[in-house]
Amino acid sequence: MNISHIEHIGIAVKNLNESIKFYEEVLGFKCYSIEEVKDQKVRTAFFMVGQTKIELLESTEPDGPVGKFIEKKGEGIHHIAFAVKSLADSLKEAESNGVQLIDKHPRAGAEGLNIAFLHPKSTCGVLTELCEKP
Ligand code: CMX
Repeated sequence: MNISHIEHIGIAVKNLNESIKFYEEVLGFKCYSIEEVKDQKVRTAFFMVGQTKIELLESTEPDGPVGKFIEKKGEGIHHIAFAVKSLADSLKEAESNGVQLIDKHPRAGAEGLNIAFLHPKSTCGVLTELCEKP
């Protein structure tokens, strides 16, 4: 699949502002961006930790993917995202290896990236996102 690095780790939180406070005031990181992704029904906050990015996700609707996740499992790690060179090729490769695709085609995600999700039932229980810089 030609994965180059972990693009980010997504963490589902109930309250974005409270969680930003913890990440800034207790852990000492700086939130560099807050963005709403309307079609995913989330508000996100980003932090760089060394070379690794953390994305906090607050649901804007109870029936969104993060709202449903929190309802079922509570706050916690929601997904891992890998950077790939060609998202379309990686999706084809994943599908040919029997992986269930949530997104059959790349779509627009936060920070201007093209993204697609693989279903956790076929990725060892971890919701997996692939990201490509356009
Ligand atoms: N990690 C691991 N397993 C997960 C999961 C997650 N994040 N979310 C759901 N599941 C599991 C559930 O526990 C459930 O398992 P069981 O059948 O064993 O109980 C199963 O998947 C189905 O869960 P569900 O609550 O019925 O939810 P849906 O099938 O409606 O949706 C999923 C699950 C993963 C397909 C959906 O959340 C999705 O499409 N996610 C991709 C988009 C997304 O997560 N967007 C938010 C982030 C956007 C961003 O980063 O910008």
